Amino acid sequence: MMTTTLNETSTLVYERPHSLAACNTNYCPGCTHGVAHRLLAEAIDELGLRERTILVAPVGCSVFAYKYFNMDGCEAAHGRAPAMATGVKRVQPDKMVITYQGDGDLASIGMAEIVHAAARGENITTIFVNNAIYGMTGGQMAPTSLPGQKTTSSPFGRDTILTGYPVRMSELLSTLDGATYIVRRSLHDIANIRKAKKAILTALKVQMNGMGFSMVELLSSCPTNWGLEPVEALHWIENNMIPAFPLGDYKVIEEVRSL
Ligand SMILES: Cc1ncc(C[n+]2csc(CCOP(=O)(O)OP(=O)(O)O)c2C)c(N)n1
Ligand code: SF4
Repeated sequence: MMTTTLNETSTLVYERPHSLAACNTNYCPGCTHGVAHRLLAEAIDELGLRERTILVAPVGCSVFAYKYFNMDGCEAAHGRAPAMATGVKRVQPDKMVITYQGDGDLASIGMAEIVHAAARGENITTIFVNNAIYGMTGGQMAPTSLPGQKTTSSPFGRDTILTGYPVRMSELLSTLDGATYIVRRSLHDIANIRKAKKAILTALKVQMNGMGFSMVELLSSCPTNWGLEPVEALHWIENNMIPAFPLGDYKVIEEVRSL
């Protein structure tokens, strides 16, 4: 389905993807959760998957993702989306099953679920939105918070002696044999948003072809809890998050390259 058109003056008009519901979201202005939603919805439209997709929503700012997407969905307890998705996919293997998770949800309370889903090679796809903070609950430190990052629970900056170092989920999961396609992209500018869209399309094709566990990590902004204007927050991703979470392909099995 086309989600963009050219009008009489050849201006590109972006229409709402069919897979996105026509409703307001609870996201703050400038938050790139909305960009991630749009990319996923466009990819699902383009592959004609809407009628057979089941989205498993997380706990966090995207807790209502099942309402924002125009498709079947369910809500998992905090961090348990990969476990719920495993059950859904095994019962209905012909469906496309996607989890959408923040870094608090996936890398903290849900660490065991994501690691074991990837290790088992579950044929599901995870969209991992990493904004280096717990957004919904007021900006507490997450496992992904950067050394020195000020959060409401580390007001003097993350002290690595007390609280350790950021967890790099793409690197970690890429060591597991069951993982098929693990990449990290960023939402801080147009060129990177385009690359993120391409990666989401590939991850969905991996699942369509029964190739096992796929995950696209998206570096995302939280202007509200970072205490930055939306545009400054995009620069913060580029200048602070990317050096700590390098973009790239962490695991791409040979068969995926020909998709
Ligand atoms: C078992 C459990 N522990 C803690 C919480 C509180 N809680 C809700 S959302 C959240 C943080 C979510 O952060 P993240 O996954 O990074 O998503 P974001 O809001 O940043 O998109 C926490 C700690 C909860 N709901 N359930
Ligand atoms: S709190 Fe942060 S992650 Fe949550 S909607 Fe607002 S900007 Fe986005």
